[in-house]
Amino acid sequence: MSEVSTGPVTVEMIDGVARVTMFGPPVNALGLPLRKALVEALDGIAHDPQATAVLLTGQAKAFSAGADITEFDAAASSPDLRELVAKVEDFPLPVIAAITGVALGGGLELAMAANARIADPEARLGLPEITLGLLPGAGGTGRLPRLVGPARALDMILSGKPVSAAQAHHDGLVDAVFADPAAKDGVRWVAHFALKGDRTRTRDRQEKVEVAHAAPGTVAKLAAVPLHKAKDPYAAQAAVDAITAGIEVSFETGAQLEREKFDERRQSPESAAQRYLFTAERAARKPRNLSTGVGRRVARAGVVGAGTMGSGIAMALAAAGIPVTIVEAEQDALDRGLARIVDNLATSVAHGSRTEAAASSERALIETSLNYGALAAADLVIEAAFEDLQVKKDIFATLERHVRPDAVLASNTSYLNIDVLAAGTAHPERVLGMHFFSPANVMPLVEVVRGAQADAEALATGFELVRRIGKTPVVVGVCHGFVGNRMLEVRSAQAERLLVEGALPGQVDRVLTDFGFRMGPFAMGDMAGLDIGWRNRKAQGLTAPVSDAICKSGRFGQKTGAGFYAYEGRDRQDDRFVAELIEGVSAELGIVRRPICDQEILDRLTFPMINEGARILAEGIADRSGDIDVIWVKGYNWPAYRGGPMWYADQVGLAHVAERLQHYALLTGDESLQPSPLLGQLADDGTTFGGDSR
Ligand code: TC6
Repeated sequence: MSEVSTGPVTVEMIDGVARVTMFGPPVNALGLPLRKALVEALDGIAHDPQATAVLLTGQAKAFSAGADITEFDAAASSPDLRELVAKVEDFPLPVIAAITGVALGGGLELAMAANARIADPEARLGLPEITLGLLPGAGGTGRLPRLVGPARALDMILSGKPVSAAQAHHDGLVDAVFADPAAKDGVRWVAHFALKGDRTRTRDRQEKVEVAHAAPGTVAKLAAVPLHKAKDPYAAQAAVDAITAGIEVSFETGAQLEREKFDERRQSPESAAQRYLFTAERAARKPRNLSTGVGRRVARAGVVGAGTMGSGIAMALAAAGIPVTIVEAEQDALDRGLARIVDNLATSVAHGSRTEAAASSERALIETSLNYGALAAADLVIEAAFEDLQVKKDIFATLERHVRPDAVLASNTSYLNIDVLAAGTAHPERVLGMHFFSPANVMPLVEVVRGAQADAEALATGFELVRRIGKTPVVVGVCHGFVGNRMLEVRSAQAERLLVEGALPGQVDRVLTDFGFRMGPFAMGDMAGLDIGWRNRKAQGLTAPVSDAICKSGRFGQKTGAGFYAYEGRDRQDDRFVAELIEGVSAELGIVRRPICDQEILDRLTFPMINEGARILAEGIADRSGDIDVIWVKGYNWPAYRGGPMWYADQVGLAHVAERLQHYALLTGDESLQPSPLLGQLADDGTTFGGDSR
């Protein structure tokens, strides 16, 4: 066996098979140095008379995570990924990609240009470009449908979700799955392929696209549902256009359109926003005031409360293989919680997102009890009880008597003061907040609330647990509502005021859905149930004239068939009754209603949030403006292609945001709209919030 190393690429000759290994830690991103080294290595092999075939692989963690995202601010230098892919596809010898770890984006495009693909059972393959506001750019829109058929290809490209090796094998993306495909068995497989394998280039394979090619319009029909679900409508439409041309006209026509659309999207503000979020999310994993790596591994967890949040949290833990015990005060509540879990697992099996076996092993990890003593072995307990400080204080006091002296205690409170809760315990250094979002088994965000007295180990234990269950942790400080709900309250207050001043729910909601939210605040309130907010307001002595009046009329939202809208099932309609009720509230308050334009609505809903975000930064509640953006995108469905509220503010200009806030403060007499000192200062300085770097 001979070995040649060219920087990040090693070539070994094993029984006539040239094994080419990429080594560009951490994930073999295909930046210029790696591309150059690969081209050089392939040129060398092409001239080596001993070589009969190529086995292309990456070091264990990744085959390749695709193009180097940091290069996207400029056009790629030669050899670009397309040239590399062409070299592989037209190589004089058979090329087989041996995929270990992930093959994503350009990494998978490279593998699809090979003559065949073999993968290890843990490999994951996908085209996640859409999550960066892009479409595949090196032939992926043409090759994937030729390997897996148009429907699967559309699903993978428009969702961006990777598939397992087993799924890829089933779909035809991978030709064989076995342990360690880059080692001996892989080399043997490649040698055999060199003798007997079908070397038709992927671009020339027609079987799977034949039907759609013969019936124009098929791709558009298949695309309708995944297109509607796609998070970035611009990148999604561009991908569908390229896929359609690649199938209905020819591979070359599709590839040409793909190149144009990729370059257009790469330079778009929508892609810039999503690339920024990619780095902001990774920056949030390195919080400034929290040491990672010092947490205790949670072998067993506890949850107090079997309501919607408690059962969702238990499901999220079990899904990551963590045994969890739920404790409740009443058998009925426990039974209802467990029924919710069983239903949820059954639904996911019916939808194909879990196997029967996975669902039953997750169910088996969840125990229930009426006795706090059942939490004696837990390393960490999350309290998810009723949102009432005294209730939670009592639970923490009881918990302390039953858990291990070193167990970490977390509260899932969405508003309450963690420091007050901690102060009532004997070990405040073990207390923190872990604010999950509903439904907790689905939503990807957890605000990890840094209690003033919490020690490094407790915080890291909570933070690392969130990472382990596959969610995004963002560290925040203690204040009413933390980051997300504190900003949401400001938006809700403005939405309510807009109604009183002259807008109607349909207009307000439409402005936000036009902006890219899935739902506006009033449709959302109707879905969640208006009575919850009403009860909370009454408990705090607060009022919201329109929302209170709606509730007083017995309209609690979808569940009562009426709220801000009238409902037939889930179909909502504007309701004359609501318009009259709102007009009545305005009259009672002596406010002369005026027409409010869409731009004012958008500004009044977003700019005060940004202002509050600036206060949050100034108070040190969030470390970076990027953390706030990650919270809003992951927790509140702020459209990712608009980068989050703070990024959005940086794009429209902080001077403009400050000027408009002053204008609306004057117009409405609402002093809370005045720009905060930090926003005012940054606007005067002509700078920005600075995203993930601040
Ligand atoms: C494309 O390919 C288009 C091609 C067409 C061209 C014409 N580039 O996420 P982690 C860094 S578009 C540069 O923490 P994990 C990441 O920033 C691309 N850097 O690890 C982090 O750096 P840090 C399509 C990258 O194990 C470090 O690697 N591909 C890239 O949780 C570790 O990452 C994608 O969208 C990259 N492509 O997850 C895949 N990828 O340590 C994007 C990662 O300085 N990547 N880094 O903070 C991922 O989904 C995940 O990173 C992962 C690993 C699943 C590969």
